[in-house]
This record gives sequence, C-alpha cells and structure tokens, in this order.
Amino acid sequence: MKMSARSLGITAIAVSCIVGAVVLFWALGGGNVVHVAPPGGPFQLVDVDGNRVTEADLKGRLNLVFFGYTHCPDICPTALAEISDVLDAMGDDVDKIRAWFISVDPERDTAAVLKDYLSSFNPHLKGLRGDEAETRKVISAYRVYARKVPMKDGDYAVDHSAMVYLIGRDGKFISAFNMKRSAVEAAADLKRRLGADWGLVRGSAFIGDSGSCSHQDRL
Ligand SMILES: [Cu+2]
Repeated sequence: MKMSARSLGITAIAVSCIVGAVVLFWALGGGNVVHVAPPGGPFQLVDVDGNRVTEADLKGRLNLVFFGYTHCPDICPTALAEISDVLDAMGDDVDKIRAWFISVDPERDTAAVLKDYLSSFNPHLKGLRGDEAETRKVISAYRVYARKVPMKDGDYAVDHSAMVYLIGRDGKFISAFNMKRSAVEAAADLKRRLGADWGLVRGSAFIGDSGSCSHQDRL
C-alpha cells in the first residue's frame, strides 16, 4: 500500500512536471501563431472593365474580400448574396465599403462572364481576375485553398475555402468577417468600425471563419 501510494505520488509529480513544461513552452511562444504573417499582400488583377487593380486600391475603404468562381453551384452564390445584402444594409455608408469577388477560376471566369454574373448583386461588389500566375499569387498571399477537381464529363469544379476577409482602410488584414448573423447586424459592425476608425485596428489572431465548398455534386 505504501509503495503504491508513493508510486502514485511520483506519477503525479511527473505528470505535473510535463504539464508545467507544456504550459511554459506555450507561454514562451513555442506553440503560438503570432509570428505568422497575416493574410494579404501585393497583387495585380483586373476588374470586369479591364482596369488594373492592386493592393493599393484596397486603401481608403473597409473591404470585404471573397474568393470563388461563377460556376460554383451553392457556396459562392449564397455568400455573394449575403455580402450583397450587407452592402444594401449599409445605406449611405456603402461608399466607404468595397466588396471584391476574386475568381479562383480565371480560365472560365472571363471579364465578360464575371460582369454578367455580378450584375445581379449590389454594384459595390466588384469582380477581379488575373491570369494563371497572378491568380496563383493572390491565392497564395491570402492563403486560400483552391483545387481543381476533374469531373466525369470532362468538366471540372474548384474546391475552395470560403472565408470573407475584412481588410482595413490601410489595406491590411483585420480578421475573418463574421457572416453568421443578419445583414443588418453585419452592416452595424462595419458602421461601428467606420465610426470609431476601427478600420485600422488589427485583429489579434487569424481566426478562420472558413468553410469550404465541395463541388463534386455540382448541378
Ligand atoms: Cu464556391
């Protein structure tokens, strides 16, 4: 009995040492993500009218950025409709906001296709595309997951992450923008940020509000 109680004690000390070491490692930043650069960075794309758009064009307004493609059967149309509703709910402040839809499928999303597709959404939602290299660059800068998935009929879908990025008036990443609330609530959040000049306040961590679209069951 005595030995067993002693072994238990030794085990308890050993466990608490391990826990302590892990906590210390964490506290010293060993498991921390603070050193990871936030999403975003330089890019060179074109809008649906052929105007060149770079990261400099994000400055001066709050920006919502979403990556997707026009052949997307579900997630993209839903997300774009929601973003459009938020823009509608901004009222007079809508000019201080810009939303960007960046195509992850430039092969099929020509300027004309993008223009036509976006014509049914709020006009403050701007379509952007690039050639393959430029698209790869912006996808990588924003750490977007996008992968072509061949389909039986020879066509393809694109699996991609579906986060809405909130970019500040200084052109830098703030946080993932929470779309899991009403358009009025989301617009109120943006207005608060505009009012308090929170457009320049950074989020403390990159918390992905991301989902992903699987398009293998494409319409
Ligand atoms: Cu999609």
